[in-house]
Amino acid sequence: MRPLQLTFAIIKPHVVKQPLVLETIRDMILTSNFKVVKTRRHAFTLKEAELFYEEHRNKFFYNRLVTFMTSGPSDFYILARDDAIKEWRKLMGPTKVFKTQFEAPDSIRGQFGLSDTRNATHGSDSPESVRKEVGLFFPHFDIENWYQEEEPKFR
Ligand code: RTP
Ligand code: MG
Repeated sequence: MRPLQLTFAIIKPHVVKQPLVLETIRDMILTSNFKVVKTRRHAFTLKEAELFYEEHRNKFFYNRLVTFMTSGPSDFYILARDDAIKEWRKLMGPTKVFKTQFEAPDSIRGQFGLSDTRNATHGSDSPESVRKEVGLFFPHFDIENWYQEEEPKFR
């Protein structure tokens, strides 16, 4: 078996408010062979949203995005799988809701995305993003140490 990779995922506020959708996405995570390493529920502070989305600060959707992400609790996950970063983004589907309907209607965003901003989930796009994003929301989690453990712990 190929070694496990970690990724960082968020289930966004509009989903957390809908228990049935939330449960469906949780099932999709587990049936797609992701293991849950850590999870927490937390509402983004303004400061966290600004740091988390700093690369988008000049985009036209930035204010809308920060307002949405601070509007209520999100669920944060550290997930493990082989090729986790790529596989999680594949399970999420494209960013734009319109595109999902042609390219990946069964993906999470295809089924549960409401708009290009309220698109259900987030997934890190590189190992560097995983480090930055885990560092922001799971500051006590030691990524390097996790990779060195012989028997990684799951929830
Ligand atoms: P993410 O970072 O959330 O996993 O999504 P992504 O890589 O597919 O998309 P990215 O370009 O990084 O955008 C980050 C988040 O900004 C919101 N967004 N709104 N046109 C819009 O209104 C728009 N475009 C992007 C989405 O919430 C997206 O996930
Ligand atoms: Mg992104």
